[in-house]
Amino acid sequence: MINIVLFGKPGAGKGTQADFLKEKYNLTHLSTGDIFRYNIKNNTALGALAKNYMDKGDLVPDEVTIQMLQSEVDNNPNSAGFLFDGFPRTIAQADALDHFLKTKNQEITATVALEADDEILVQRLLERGKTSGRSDDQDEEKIRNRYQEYNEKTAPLMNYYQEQGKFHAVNGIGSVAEVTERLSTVIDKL
Ligand code: B4P
Repeated sequence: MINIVLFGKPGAGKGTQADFLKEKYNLTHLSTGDIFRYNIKNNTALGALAKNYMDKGDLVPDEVTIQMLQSEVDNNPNSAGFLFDGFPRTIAQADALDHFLKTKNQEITATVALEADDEILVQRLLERGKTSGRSDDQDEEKIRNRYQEYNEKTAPLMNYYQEQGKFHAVNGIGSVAEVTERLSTVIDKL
C-alpha cells in the first residue's frame, strides 16, 4: 500500500497530474479543493463555510479540513492507497494526517512536489480563470494572496517531510506528459 502526498504551489499542476497518477498506481484520489468545490456547488453547510475563505484565496481552517479529509479516508476502507492532493497544507494538517494514518497502521510513503516559478503559475491560474468560473483564479490580488498563504503556512511542510526522509521534488514545468513521467520515475522507486 502506498500513500502519496502531491505537493506544490497553487496551480503547480497537482490536480492535473493526480488524474494520471491515480489510474497508473490504482490510488484513491482525495483533493480537498475538489471536495470543497463539490460542497459549494451543492450548497452544503460545509460549502458555505469554505466559500468565504476560498473566494479570498485564504486557506480553509484546519479543524474543518482535517475532519473532512478523515471522513473521506474512512469512506474508502478498501482503498489500495491514497493520493492526497492539496492536503496537507499546514503543519497541523500534516501532524493530524500522520496520527490518523497511524491509527490505521499506515503512513505516508512519500511527498512528491511539483516545482515551478510563481510568475509562470500566476499566468496559468489567470488563464484558467478565463474559463473555469473559479473566483479564486480571476483576480490577480487573490492569486497573490494564495501564494502568501502558501509561503507562510504550506512551505514549512517541505522541511517537515524532509526530516522524515520522505520529500522528493520534480520540475513542474514542461508538458503534462513530461511532468507525469518525472513523477512516475520517483514513485516507481518507492
Ligand atoms: P486547490 O483546488 O488544491 O487548487 P490549486 O492549488 O489551485 O491547483 P493545482 O495545483 O491542483 O493545479 P491544477 O492541476 O488545477 O485549492 C484551491 C483552494 O481550496 C485553496 O486556495 C484553499 O482555499 C482551499 N483548500 C484546498 N485544500 C485545502 C487545505 N488542505 N487546507 C485549507 N484550504 C484548502 O493546474 C492549474 C492550471 O495549470 C490548470 O489550468 C492546468 O490546466 C494548468 N497546467 C497544469 N499542468 C500544466 C503544465 N505542465 N503546463 C502548462 N499548464 C499546466
